Amino acid sequence: MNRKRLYLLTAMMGIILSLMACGPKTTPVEEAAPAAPVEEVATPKPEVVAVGISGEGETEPNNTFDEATPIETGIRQGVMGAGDEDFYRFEVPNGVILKVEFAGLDGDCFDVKMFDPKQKEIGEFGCTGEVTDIRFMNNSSGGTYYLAVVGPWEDYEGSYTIELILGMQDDSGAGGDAGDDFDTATAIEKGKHSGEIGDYDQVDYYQFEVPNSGIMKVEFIGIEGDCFDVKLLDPQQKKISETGCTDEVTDIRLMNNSSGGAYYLAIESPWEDYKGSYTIELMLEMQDDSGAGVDAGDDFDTATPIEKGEYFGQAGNFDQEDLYQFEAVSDTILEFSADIEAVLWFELVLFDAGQKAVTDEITVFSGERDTIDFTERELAPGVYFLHIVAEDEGGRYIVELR
Ligand SMILES: [Ca+2]
Ligand SMILES: [Ca+2]
Ligand SMILES: [Ca+2]
Ligand SMILES: [Ca+2]
Repeated sequence: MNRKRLYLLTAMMGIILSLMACGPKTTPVEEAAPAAPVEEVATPKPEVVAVGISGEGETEPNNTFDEATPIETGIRQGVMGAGDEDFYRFEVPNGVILKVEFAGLDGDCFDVKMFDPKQKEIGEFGCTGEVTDIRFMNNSSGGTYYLAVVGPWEDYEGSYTIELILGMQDDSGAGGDAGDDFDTATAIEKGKHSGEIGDYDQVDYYQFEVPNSGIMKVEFIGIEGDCFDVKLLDPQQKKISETGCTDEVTDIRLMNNSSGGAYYLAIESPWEDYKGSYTIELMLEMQDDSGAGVDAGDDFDTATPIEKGEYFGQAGNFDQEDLYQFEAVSDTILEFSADIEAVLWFELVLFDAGQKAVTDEITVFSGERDTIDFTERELAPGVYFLHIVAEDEGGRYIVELR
């Protein structure tokens, strides 16, 4: 019984379902009559999704940062379809010179935008048919950069090429960018060096060893660009000179017996978005006070011994003091001449063996001379010290003992 009822029920449901399925068939004419005009149904509105048209060098969709077509160096062609936007991304290594050349092929112009790795806009070229964008990278500004091409108005169509060129900086011939701070300063030796700064590369740091008793001479020449800010810094990283906006500077420093060490040169861009190249010539010589091949002593304990004769020496900058020690007799004459190129003056004081001053300060100006006559001053024979103090810039002098 139960089985029969179940069968009946199933059969009835089948009939109902088939009736429902055939339902519409029963009223075909009624449906068609009040329906909207056929044309309206037959013209579906196009989907407002910009799918874009892919050029040889792009992959659609590339309409957002996330979809950006990865590109490498070389030329590629892109196609701008109606409502299309084309994003590209490319890897830029540290220390390079990035060059992007954009050219519109068909049509009037395009809007071209550049973005940094944080997707921050760094350049916008509105309605342009041609763009050349060059950027210097420092040692940390590399990363993924983006380029976006947009039609100047809606439904604009056209095609374009993008050429990506990566050149290396070659600061001081090291094949990259010179350091951007003290820690990454590029070590250089004496000789000529050239470098470039600009854009992300706002500063180039160089470091070089200057020996004790050395004479450091730095010649800076700006080649391209209006001017540079050139700083010289001592081993404690303290600034010893700053030029401000200059295209040429020569800096000479004398070292005493302890002021040698690692010195720094920082070439800075005078303003943002600046580009320029420069050369540095580093010359390192040794002082040769009294022909000893080094700097004359800086205190009584290290005073350089001299005998009768004529001696050349230099003092100034970091070598403020030169001390000589000699044996005098009753008619000894000491003559001191300041070189004509000595910037201002030297000051002399004579001390006896007990390091007690036996003369006042004697100032000898540039190009002049003075003598200390032992007979005239009634100075007793014995050991004496000549203490020479240089005005800051200093220069050359001659000591004659007879
Ligand atoms: Ca550089
Ligand atoms: Ca640099
Ligand atoms: Ca000296
Ligand atoms: Ca000295």
